[in-house]
Amino acid sequence: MRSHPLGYLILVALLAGLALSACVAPAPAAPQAPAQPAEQPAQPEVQPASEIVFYNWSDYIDPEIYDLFAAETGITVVEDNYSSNEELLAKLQGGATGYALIVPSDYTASIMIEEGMLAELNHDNIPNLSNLADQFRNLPYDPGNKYCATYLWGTTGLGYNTEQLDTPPDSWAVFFDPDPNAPWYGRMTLLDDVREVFSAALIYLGYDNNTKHEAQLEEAKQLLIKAKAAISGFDSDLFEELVGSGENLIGHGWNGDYLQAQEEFGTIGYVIPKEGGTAWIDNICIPATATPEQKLAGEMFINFLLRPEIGAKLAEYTFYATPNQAAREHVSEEYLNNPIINPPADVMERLHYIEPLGEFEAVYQRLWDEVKSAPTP
Ligand code: N2P
Repeated sequence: MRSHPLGYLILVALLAGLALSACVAPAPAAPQAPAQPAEQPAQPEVQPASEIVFYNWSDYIDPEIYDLFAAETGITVVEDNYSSNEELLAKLQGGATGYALIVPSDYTASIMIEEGMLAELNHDNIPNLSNLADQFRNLPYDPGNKYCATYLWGTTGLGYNTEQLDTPPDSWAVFFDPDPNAPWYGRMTLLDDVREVFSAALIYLGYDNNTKHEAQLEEAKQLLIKAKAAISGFDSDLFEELVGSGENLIGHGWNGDYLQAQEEFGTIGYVIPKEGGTAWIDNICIPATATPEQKLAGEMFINFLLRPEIGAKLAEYTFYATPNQAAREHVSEEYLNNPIINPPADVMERLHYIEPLGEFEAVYQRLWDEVKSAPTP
């Protein structure tokens, strides 16, 4: 994995902190509170909500975990799903409330933290945070896990049908330099995900997948419009099943979802194209709109997920890589040695993160709208 170039954010935050403490006068000492406020009733303690809603990607948890959690705590977790970070962000920005837990990817967690959309976690309720591997505890977008616990991480590449294709597709050219005579022409999907599709096109072109050069983005847009003729659609929900069933031959998608479908169909391979792909780290966080009761129940659930055996269950069911060091002792050898889940160094070198782009995010969105509304060539 390339080092995350957001490291400078920590420096900026540290400097800002120093500057603040330098110009703020020391506060006068607070009046001493009486040791025993005999007259005042004790503050009622917050009780966890008896039911919480977990807004998550689909197929991204073992549902049995909900039963185990309910059996132990009496708290019911209800799940609602989204298909992209942008959908999650738009939903919360649109004022949706009632969610106790969400799972944004790295760049979206960063946006949400910056916009004050996440609640600060009470670490006293999540002692199992210490089970996370060190490199997942101090991510540049959330140093010290102030707002989120790392959930799972994975890659985005190409899934293909192994019964119908003898050799794996090794290049994004299947989409961006499409051959109308190829057996997969018209039998492929691209993710319905602005940053993922632009990353694929930009990486194919040899550009930075987080570029702010409009000319490069225009080139990527043209490739995406051209690709519309070669795909059956943009899809982030069924791509793996379409490939597994043989209806499609190739799909742009997430490694763990393809491995889940491989369990079901036995006909799926997955590769990171020679030009490279993306890697992402997903995080479980609590929206700032959660009530104290929902927040407490959410923290209890995060702590439960971070247990070694539960973390192992989450990882093995979803086929995504776990950031939980303690869980790694409870997963099978097969899981640990699966190169699609835990890619070897030469593949890691070809993976790029998607980064938050601030205001410039809107330019990607506009170009994506143009791709979607352009007539298929
Ligand atoms: C789970 C998909 C995962 C995540 N189906 C993409 N960040």
